[in-house]
Amino acid sequence: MEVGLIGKPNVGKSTLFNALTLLNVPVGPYPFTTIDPNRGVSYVRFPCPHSEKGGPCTPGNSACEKGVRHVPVHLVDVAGLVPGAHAGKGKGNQFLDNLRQADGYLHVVDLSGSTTPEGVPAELGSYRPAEEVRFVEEELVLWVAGTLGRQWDKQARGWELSGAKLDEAIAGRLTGLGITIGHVQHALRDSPLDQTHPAKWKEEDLLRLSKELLKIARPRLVAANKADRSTEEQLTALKEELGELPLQPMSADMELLLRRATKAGLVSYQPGEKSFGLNDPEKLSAGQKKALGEVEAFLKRWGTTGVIESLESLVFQAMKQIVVFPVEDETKWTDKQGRMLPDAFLVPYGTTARQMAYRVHTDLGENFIRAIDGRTHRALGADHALSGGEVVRIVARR
Ligand SMILES: Nc1nc2c(ncn2[C@@H]2O[C@H](COP(=O)(O)OP(=O)(O)O)[C@@H](O)[C@H]2O)c(=O)[nH]1
Ligand SMILES: [Mg+2]
Repeated sequence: MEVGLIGKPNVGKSTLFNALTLLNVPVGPYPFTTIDPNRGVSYVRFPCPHSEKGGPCTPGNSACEKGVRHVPVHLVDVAGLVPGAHAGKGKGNQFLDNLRQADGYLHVVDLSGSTTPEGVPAELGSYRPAEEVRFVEEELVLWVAGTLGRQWDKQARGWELSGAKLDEAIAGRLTGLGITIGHVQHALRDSPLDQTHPAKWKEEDLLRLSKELLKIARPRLVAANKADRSTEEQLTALKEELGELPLQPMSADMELLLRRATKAGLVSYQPGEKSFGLNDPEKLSAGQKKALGEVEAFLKRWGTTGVIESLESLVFQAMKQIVVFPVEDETKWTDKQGRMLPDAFLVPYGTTARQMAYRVHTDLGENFIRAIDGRTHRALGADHALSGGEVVRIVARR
């Protein structure tokens, strides 16, 4: 599971990436850090069920802090997209290439409207963030359509003649973008297109289908950044113009400052909290006091920095991921080494017991017999769809 940070230049994507990947919870062996300048690991929070067994757990892949699991999410920070990116403007095609394997996008925009479409600083409020959303979305659609529509007429006539399955043929063109046959079938299901004569499809049909495919295969959430320099009216206006795309106001700068101050031991703060505590006010320099005062004023006005919420809304609501806990002993909720609830996995809503077995280990999937619910101890078949927070044991042939 990977989340891509997209948007035009200078909106705060890298600041957000740095804030989200900066170590802030005591972790086990898992590296909550930047893997390389563009890839890193962040986390989303989920209640750990360890107290049902009298806790504490022995987390392996995810830290547990005060009953909250921090489940890893991979992030990729991509350089800014400008109008014309799909055609290579501003190296846009290379940047889009980095997004191929991401499963969802946090679309960062400058809510304060103080950067041009090319990312050059401008007067506050001189640009509309909705326009930014529109052009970046359009670049994504044109990017998919560019791959889908390459020599369309010739290809589609070939499929018509050979009687090829349309969904397979389309998915075959889009595998490089991580778009699967399931996504294609979903998009075609509600489509008014004449599926027996794809050679008759026009450019606008391909654009509409690309848009639909993106909606299904790449859930997005708009992270309205620089809220510290924005007004309530700007937020309301953006909300109205966005339509169905979900939105979260935030300040990446404020979150980064808080995480750095926490790391330096100056403050006590947990991401997502409405306030922070000063550890030793005496020790703060005048500059630090001023900066933390600004953060405090921001939190009073907006509640939280909005940063971890943006990732969590994308992952849990837009991408419909759930957290499941695989165990090897369904009574004690432990693995073979006796560690309680070692792993917490993010899987798509609707994931079956067998699919989860594959996710833990290919052997487990191939030799799957049944699963056992850790709470009811009932046997679950291969097609049982897991629910959020479920603790399951997989039984497999050895
Ligand atoms: N006022 C304000 N500025 C921010 C915020 N987040 C980032 N910036 C600033 O925006 C500029 C561009 O940030 P950067 O992360 O490099 O943007 P990117 O090009 O999208 O990766 C920098 O000067 C940041 O300090 C924020 O929440 N508020
Ligand atoms: Mg950047």
